[in-house]
Amino acid sequence: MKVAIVMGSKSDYPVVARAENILKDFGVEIETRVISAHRTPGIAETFAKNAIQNGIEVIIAAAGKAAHLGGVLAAYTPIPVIGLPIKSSTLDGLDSLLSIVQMPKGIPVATVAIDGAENAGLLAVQILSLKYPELQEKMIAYKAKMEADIIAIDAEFTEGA
Ligand code: RP5
Repeated sequence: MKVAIVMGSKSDYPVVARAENILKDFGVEIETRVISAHRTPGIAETFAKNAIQNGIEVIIAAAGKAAHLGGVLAAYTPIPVIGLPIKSSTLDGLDSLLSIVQMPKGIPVATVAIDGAENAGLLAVQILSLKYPELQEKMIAYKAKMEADIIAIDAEFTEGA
């Protein structure tokens, strides 16, 4: 099972690293690349066209500003693309979010929150879990732990009350 994380610039990496960490926690193989829809468009096209034969099953595309990376990759491949809008400009990432989410019909890009790297990783895991039952088991355990952690925090506030 393999997820590609493509970012438009090395400057996106501090956010992207959080998606990598989620995927590593779930034991998913990662291929991380720096490819720009604008600065290296030919490489973006080749990467997306070869994604399936390179074993990639889901793509996370992280980009900021006029964030066209996810849309361009999705144009060239039938596999799911998750857009991760990066807060990288004077517009606080709203530019990135709208650039990614407002895809024309026919070329969907699933979009997470601005800098929502953990959810990009988790959504990729959920897509893969349709094919890999062991990932679904891990996702169920992840949610159960999250619930238990919050119940424990709640108890700290309510004990003695
Ligand atoms: C986008 O422009 C990148 O994804 C990055 O978020 C933003 C700024 O890139 P740099 O100027 O830091 O390389 O293409």
